Amino acid sequence: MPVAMTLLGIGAFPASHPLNLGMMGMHGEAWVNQAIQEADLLVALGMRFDDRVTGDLRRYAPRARKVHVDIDPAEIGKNVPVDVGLVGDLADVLVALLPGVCAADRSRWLSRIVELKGDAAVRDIQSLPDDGHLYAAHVINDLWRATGGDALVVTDVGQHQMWEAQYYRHETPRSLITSGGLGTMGFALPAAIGAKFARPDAEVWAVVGDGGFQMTMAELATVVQEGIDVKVAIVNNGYLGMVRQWQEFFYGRRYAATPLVNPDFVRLAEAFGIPAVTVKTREAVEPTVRAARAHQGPMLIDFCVEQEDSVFPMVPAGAPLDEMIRRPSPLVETAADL
Ligand SMILES: Cc1ncc(C[n+]2csc(CCOP(=O)(O)OP(=O)(O)O)c2C)c(N)n1
Repeated sequence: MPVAMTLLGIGAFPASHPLNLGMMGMHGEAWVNQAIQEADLLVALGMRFDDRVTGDLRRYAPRARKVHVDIDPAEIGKNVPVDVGLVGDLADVLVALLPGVCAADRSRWLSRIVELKGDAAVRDIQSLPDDGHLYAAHVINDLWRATGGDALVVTDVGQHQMWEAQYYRHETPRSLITSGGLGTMGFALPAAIGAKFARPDAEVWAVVGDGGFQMTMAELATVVQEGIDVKVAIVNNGYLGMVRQWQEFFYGRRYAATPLVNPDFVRLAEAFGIPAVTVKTREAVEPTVRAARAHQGPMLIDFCVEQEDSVFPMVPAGAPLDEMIRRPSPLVETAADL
């Protein structure tokens, strides 16, 4: 059976597995959402049918019988009526279910999904104009490449969080730590500090927006004081980007209160005694990430990216999953080119 991931599920199933379709929902891959809409059976493991993954509930997966497994009985039937609800720890439930599962030929369904992917040959999230500008997706993709996909990434909340989920391919559980339903801006830096304490062996990167970083950047003092080796990547677009995107799409580009007057993040980090560097071109991304990795101790990189870029595709709030806004410009890059 093909597997689709929620944001918080990323890493639970390897990104490179042929049955891993990718992320579902508001900023998920178009074919994942389409597959959910066409599926005749959904087995929901520990997800909670959050509005960011279902879109319009009345038009969500209309053909599918639904099996929902969750540890919390209050979740069963809360948002989506289900045909079968099972309450328990997934580790036990999956083991108990396995003997009842028999291998079946799903080649028709799998080729239908390949067909859906093909339709998206213009792949929304992998399509970036090659115009010499630095896009956030470039930054995340090159961070993934330079870290060999092995970093423990902690994100903040906003566009950069969605780009991370789209472009960093996570192979192992809990290699992405991110603030889910509560969407807590300011989460990344303190959570990265916690992650490094918990996993001193891991290479920990905080990926933050310029807005969210300002909410808890004083924790740089903790980083220095406790000698914590976390790397900070600011995806600096000069805006509260996710809100700017909604203003652009749904509020006639009225950018009220979203442009940011940022401090000089490099000088700020240096004031704490943390080496820091600004990156403005695609060519500089990988070498700078490699330099940060080689440096023993914390380092901050201020990636100055395209200011008015948006996260695509997007299911507008309340729309059904198969009504997605695609990137308007023609695609010139494929996943391989990235
Ligand atoms: C504490 C808090 N305030 C407000 C919000 C609403 N909100 C969600 S994303 C976002 C913009 C984030 O901007 P930035 O940190 O610059 O990241 P970007 O979206 O540009 O990547 C805001 C204001 C929130 N999630 N948390």
